[in-house]
Amino acid sequence: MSDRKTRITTSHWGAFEVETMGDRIIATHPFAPDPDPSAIPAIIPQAVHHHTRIDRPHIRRAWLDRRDRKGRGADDFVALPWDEALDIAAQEIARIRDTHGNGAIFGGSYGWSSAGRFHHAQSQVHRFLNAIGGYVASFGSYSTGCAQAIMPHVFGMNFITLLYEHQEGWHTLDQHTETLVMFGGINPKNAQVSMGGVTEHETAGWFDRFQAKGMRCVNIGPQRGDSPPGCEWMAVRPGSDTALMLALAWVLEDEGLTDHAFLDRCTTGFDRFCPYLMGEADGTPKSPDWAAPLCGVPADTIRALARRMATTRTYITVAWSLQRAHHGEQPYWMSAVLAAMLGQIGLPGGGVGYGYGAIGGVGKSLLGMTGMTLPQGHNPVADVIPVARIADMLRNPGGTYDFNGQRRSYPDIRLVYWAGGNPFHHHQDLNALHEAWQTPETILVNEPWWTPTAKRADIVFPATTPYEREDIGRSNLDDYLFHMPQLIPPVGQARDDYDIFAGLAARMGATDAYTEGRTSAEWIELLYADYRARAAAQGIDVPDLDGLRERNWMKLPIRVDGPKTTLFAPFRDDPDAAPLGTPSGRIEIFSETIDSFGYDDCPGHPVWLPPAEWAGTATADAPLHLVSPQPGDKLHSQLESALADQPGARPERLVIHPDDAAARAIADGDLLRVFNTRGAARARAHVSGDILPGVVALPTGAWFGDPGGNIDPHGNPNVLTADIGTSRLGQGCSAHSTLVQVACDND
Ligand SMILES: Nc1nc2c(c(=O)[nH]1)N[C@H]1C(S)=C(S)[C@@H](COP(=O)(O)OP(=O)(O)OC[C@H]3O[C@@H](n4cnc5c(=O)[nH]c(N)nc54)[C@H](O)[C@@H]3O)O[C@H]1N2
Ligand SMILES: Nc1nc2c(c(=O)[nH]1)N[C@H]1C(S)=C(S)[C@@H](COP(=O)(O)OP(=O)(O)OC[C@H]3O[C@@H](n4cnc5c(=O)[nH]c(N)nc54)[C@H](O)[C@@H]3O)O[C@H]1N2
Ligand SMILES: [Mo]
Repeated sequence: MSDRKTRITTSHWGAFEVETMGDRIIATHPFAPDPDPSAIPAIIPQAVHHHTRIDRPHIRRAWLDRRDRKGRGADDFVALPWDEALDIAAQEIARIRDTHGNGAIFGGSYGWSSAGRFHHAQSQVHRFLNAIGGYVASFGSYSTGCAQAIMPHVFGMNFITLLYEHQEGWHTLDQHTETLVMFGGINPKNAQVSMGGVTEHETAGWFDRFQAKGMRCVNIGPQRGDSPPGCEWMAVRPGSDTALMLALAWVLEDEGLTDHAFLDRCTTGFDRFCPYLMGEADGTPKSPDWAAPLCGVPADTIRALARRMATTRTYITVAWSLQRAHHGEQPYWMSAVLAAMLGQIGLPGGGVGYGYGAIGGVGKSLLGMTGMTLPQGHNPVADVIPVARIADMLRNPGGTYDFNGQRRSYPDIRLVYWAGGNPFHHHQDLNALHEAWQTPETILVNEPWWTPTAKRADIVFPATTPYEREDIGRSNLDDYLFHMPQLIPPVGQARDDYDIFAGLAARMGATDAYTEGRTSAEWIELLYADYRARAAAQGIDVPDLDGLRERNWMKLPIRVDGPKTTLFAPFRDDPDAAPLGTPSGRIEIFSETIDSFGYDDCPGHPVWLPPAEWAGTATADAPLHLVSPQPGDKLHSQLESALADQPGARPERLVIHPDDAAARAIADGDLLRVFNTRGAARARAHVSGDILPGVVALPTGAWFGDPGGNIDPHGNPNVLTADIGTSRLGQGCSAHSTLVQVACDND
C-alpha cells in the first residue's frame, strides 16, 4: 500500500519503529539495536487516536459564565474556536498578573511530558511565563526531592551530578563487585524508562553477567520482584531500612570490621555518630537484636551480611523509593555512612550508589556531551516551593514552612498553568488536592488527553503528541541521536505547546521575548546547529539537520566500555588534594550545617526515625503497609486511557500476600476495596508469595476517577497516600509511607 510508512522515533521508554497509514499510526515495532525493548509502545496506536484525546480548546462552563472556582472536575466544558479561547486565556493571565503580580502565578508544572528536545512542555511553559514577567517555580522532583536536599550535605555535590557523573558504571561493577547489596532492589522494569529515552536497555543483561560470574546480589525490600530472578531476596519491612543499615554498621564496629583509617582520612563526625550507634548516647545499641523486630530480618542474617560486606568488594545501591517516604533522608544518609565504614568508597566496584534501575541511564558509562536545550529565559520571581508541597501552598497562602535550613512562606497563588504533567496522578492524598485545587481563580492546562488534571482545569488547550510534530531526540544519559519525524498530522485541532504559547504571547505583547521571531522549525534548526557545532568541538561528527532527517537516527561514539573516572578515586587517594564540596571537604557523617538547623526530624547525623505510617504504627483499621511502585506497562499515567480499555485491565492489581488474603477471605482475581481515612480505591487481588506479609503493592498511574464517588474506581494509590513532607530538611514526597486496610468487594 503506497501510503504505508515506517520511521523510527524515540520516547522516555526508548526508540521504536512506527508504522503509519495516511493520517493514522497503525502499529509499532521494536528498534532492532535495542536488546530488551520496552513493551510500552504497543499501546501507542490506540492511545494516539483514542477518544479521550482533547479535540479542541475547551473552557469550563461555570468559569466562562461567572468565573466560578468551585466546580472544578464536576462541570462540563464548552468547546471554543482557538482564537476565542486564546483571547480569553490571554486576558485572564494578564488580569491576574496586573492585579496580583507574577508572584501569584504558579508555573512549576512538574511532570515528565514527552521526550524531544524542543517540544518539551515544561521548558515551553517556563519560557512563556518568563516572557510575561515570571512565575512561582518548584524545586526538586517527586523522583528524588528528598535526596536532592540531603545528599549535598553528605557528599558536597548536587545529587544529580553524583548520580550521573560520579557513580560507578555497570562495567566496573561487573569487573570488581563481589557483593551487590540492593536496598529497594534494581528493577529492570523501571530501568526501561529514562528521561529523554534510553535506547539500549541493558540492565537485565548486566544481571545475567553478574549471575554468570557468581556475584552475590541481595535484594533488600518488601518485594521479590524488585530485582531480576536469581537474586537473593532479603525481605524487609518498608520504612525500616535505616534500622537494618544501623545494625549492619553496629556489627562492623562491634567486630572490629570498620575501616577506621578510611573514616579518619575521608570523613568527618564518626566520633559524634558512634556513641549513638553503639548505644552509649541513648542506652540503645543499634545491634542486630535491636533491628530484627523492626525490619523483620533475623539478627543472624544481619550479622552474616555485615561480615560478608566487610570481607568482599561490596557495592551498596539504594532505590529512589526509599527517599519517597517519610524520613527518607535517613536511609540515604545512613547508606553513605555504612559505605564509609566499609572503607570501599573510591575503590572500583565498591562504595554506594543511588537509583541504579530507577531509570535506565544510571550506570551507563558515557562521555559527557552537552545537549540541546531551549533557553527558558530569566525568571524575575524568586519564590520557589519544594515540588511536593503544592497542596499546602494552595491551602495555606502566607503560611510558613521550613525547608533545608530556611524558614519560608507560601505565596498567594491566583493562577496555575500546567503543561506536561499530571498532578492528579502524581500528588499524594488526591482527595485533599482536589479540595485545595478549588482555591485559585484560574487554572490552565495544555494536554493531549482528558486526564484527571485536564478535567479539573478552567481552560484546556489540546496539545499534540510527539508523533504529530518534528523534534530531535537526545538524552545526556544515552548514546543515540534521533530525528523524530512528524509521523501524522495533529489529531483533532491539537497544536504544539510552542504554538499555544506563541498565540498567548502574541496577545500579551510578548512575542519577541517568547518566539524571538522564530517558528518551531527555525528553533529546531538553530538548536540543532548549535548542538552540532559543540559536538564537532568534541571531535564528534553528526550530520546536518537534513542529513539527520534522512538517516533518522545514529549511534554516538561516546560509550566508555571501561572504568569511569569519578571524583571518589582521587578523593580517596588524597582528600586534601581532591576534597569534596562539603564544609569539611570530607564525607559528612555528622553535619554541623544540618545540626545547626535544629530539626528533630533530621538531626545532625543519621538516626532511626520511624515513619509516621509503617508496620510499627499499624492499627486494626489500617494494618497493611501500602507501597505504590511505578507501573511496568506504562510511564506513570501516560497512555492510561487506552490501556484501561483492555479487558480486565482496571481496576489495577493489588499485590497481597496469601496470609493477608486468607485472613480477609480474598482469592486471586477478587475485586477489592483498599481504604484508609483519606480515601478508598477499588483494586483487583493479585495474591502472591513474592511480597512480604503485611505489605501490599498497588502501582501508580490509574487515572483518578471523577469526583463525587466515594471510591476511586480505577485503583489510583494516591487517594490513599499521605501528603506530608519527608522532613523539614527535604520536604520531598512521602508516597511510600502509607497504611491501608483491604477488604473483598465483589459485589
Ligand atoms: N503514590 C505514588 N505517587 C507517585 C510516585 C510514587 O512512587 N508513588 N512517584 C512520583 C514520581 S517519581 C513521579 S516522576 C511522578 C510522575 O508524575 P507525572 O510526570 O506528572 O506523570 P505523567 O503521567 O508522566 O504526566 C505527564 C503528562 O504530560 C502529558 N504530556 C505528554 N506529552 C505532552 C506534551 O507534549 N505536551 C503537553 N502539554 N502534555 C504532554 C501526558 O499526557 C501526561 O498527562 O509521580 C509521582 N507520584
Ligand atoms: N516502567 C516504568 N519505569 C519507570 C517509571 C514508570 O512510570 N514506568 N517511572 C520512572 C520514574 S519517574 C522514577 S522516579 C523511577 C522510580 O524508581 P524507584 O523509586 O526505584 O521505583 P519504585 O517503583 O517507586 O519502587 C521500587 C521498589 O521499592 C520498594 N520499596 C518501597 N518502599 C520501600 C522501602 O521502604 N524499603 C525498601 N527496601 N524497598 C521499598 C517497592 O517494593 C518498589 O517496588 O522509576 C522510573 N521508571
Ligand atoms: Mo519520578
